[in-house]
Amino acid sequence: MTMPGKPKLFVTRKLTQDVEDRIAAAYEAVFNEDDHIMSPAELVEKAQGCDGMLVTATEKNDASLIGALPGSVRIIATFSVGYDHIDVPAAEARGIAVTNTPDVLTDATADVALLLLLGAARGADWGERMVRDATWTSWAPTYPLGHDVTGRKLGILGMGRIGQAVAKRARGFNMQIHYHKRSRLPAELEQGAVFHDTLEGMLGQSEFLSINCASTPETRGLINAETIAMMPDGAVLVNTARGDIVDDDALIAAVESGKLAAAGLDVFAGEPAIDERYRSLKNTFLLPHIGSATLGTRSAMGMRAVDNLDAFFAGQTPGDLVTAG
Ligand code: 8YV
Repeated sequence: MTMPGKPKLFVTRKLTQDVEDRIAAAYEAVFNEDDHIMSPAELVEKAQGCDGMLVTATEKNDASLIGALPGSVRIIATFSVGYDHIDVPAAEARGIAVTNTPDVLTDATADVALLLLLGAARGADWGERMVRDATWTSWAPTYPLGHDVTGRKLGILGMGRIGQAVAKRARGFNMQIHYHKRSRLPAELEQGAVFHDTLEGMLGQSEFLSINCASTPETRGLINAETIAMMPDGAVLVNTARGDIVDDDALIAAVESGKLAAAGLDVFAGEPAIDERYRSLKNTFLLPHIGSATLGTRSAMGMRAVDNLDAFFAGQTPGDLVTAG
């Protein structure tokens, strides 16, 4: 597509300075100076006359919002690998391209999965509280005790890029990797991990479970009372994917009963307005969705989103085009 002058781009959240500088040089940009989260009405208003939007997971691009966008908008580039906040079929129906930012956040997110795994298993949360609250009054051989990580079995739900990066790190702890996926990975990607063609088969082995799959209609609520019951008693669950893959009632009940020894969560359904019961739940290590939150990674995500926009406005197919199929 050839356009007179610079394309007009609406950037819904504040991005790192290097990314905003690049956008300012190449686009007629509408930035969000104070980084507030915009209502659907404000998003539609600011999108008027824009050729594209650079959005994040804080903007719910559902069918109603997409339907209300001006006809000038031809592309929605999301600053995230996940695109469950975008109704891709609705965008396609309006001829709007959608792109995401895979690869560049794989390592940072896998690092946080390991942080959660270790933090939950070894009681980093209660340990830190003891130090800060001055309730650490003496050392004892039998209190407080966490759970061994080294040599244990780790089930990975969603053995894609991030799941494989989690497996690579966990091998450093001599963990035995198990995974469930629709189709088995080739041996060079499997790296000795045990493939399970059923979720039940993998969960039965999962002394630790790392959730790394996308949130889709098939995976929403997949970890629930029934599937948690398939896990060994005293297992540890960590989630760096999306909160809605886990049923909160079931997870909280399992941690309270000891069915799960601990849980480490970086993502929550409805975040940041999380289920209030998590705030006082023991044996949990909780983080505020920081999987990709390093300066280097957030910069790379922004650059990747702009690469996609540049390609689109140069009339090429963006490298990270997302399709409904
Ligand atoms: C982002 C993420 O921080 O990329 C994703 O899917 O979950 C996070 O890394 C967030 O979604 C920002 O849009």
